[in-house]
Amino acid sequence: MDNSSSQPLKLPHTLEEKRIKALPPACYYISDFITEEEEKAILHKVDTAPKARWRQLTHRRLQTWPSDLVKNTLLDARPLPDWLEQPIASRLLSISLSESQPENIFHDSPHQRPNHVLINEYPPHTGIMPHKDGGAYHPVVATVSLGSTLCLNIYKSKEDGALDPEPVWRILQEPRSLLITTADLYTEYLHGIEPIATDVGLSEETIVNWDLLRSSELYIDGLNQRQTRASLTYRDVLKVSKLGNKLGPMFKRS
Ligand SMILES: O=C(O)CCC(=O)C(=O)O
Repeated sequence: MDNSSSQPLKLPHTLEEKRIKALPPACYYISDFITEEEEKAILHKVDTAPKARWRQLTHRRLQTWPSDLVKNTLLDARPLPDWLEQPIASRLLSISLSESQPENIFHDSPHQRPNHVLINEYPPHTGIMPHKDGGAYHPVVATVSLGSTLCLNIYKSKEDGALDPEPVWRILQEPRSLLITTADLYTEYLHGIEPIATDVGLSEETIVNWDLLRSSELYIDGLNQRQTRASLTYRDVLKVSKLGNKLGPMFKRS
């Protein structure tokens, strides 16, 4: 539970105001990126999507919009559905990088906007193994969290290539927040979520975005009891097949 109210959103004028200063440039965290009503409406769309939209993995299920990638290529070049465009994508594209850079975060991506969204669902005790997102995407990931807070861990490989199991940084993601990771954090580091029910050891010293949280007082005992969280990750897939939409219904999902 958090203590947010239905106050109108106060979005920052620039991402720079919400830069996570302890991380390599540049990562941003906006605690109130969507309203509670918007969160509810999007969760409703996620929950009522046709069954065929869900892919069940061993511990987690996910949806891909507009479709899965085949050999790192987006075959279905249809635009994102309206409920993934409004309000999230349009709001994301409306915020400037800084006072001196009026461009948005996707200005130098091939399609100058996200064309792909992954929706991951994490009931308590569910996580995602440390990984890199790989070469299919432009190195900008915009993640909106719904339903619950949890901790995203950032890892580095050791000199011998093995993963150092101790995270280098920990980022707390509150419901309705936006986290943007770019550049080195995307290409040099791995990210993962521990499969636990309670995030522990949360404090100003251990959480890099503590000063940007909406409600850090909720975690003053160092604990976060997870509820089910859904995340929407917006990315620009580099390769989009021109053939895709001519291949017919075989590749289409409602
Ligand atoms: O749910 C998240 O915040 C992370 C998702 C993720 O790691 C991914 O989609 O590659």
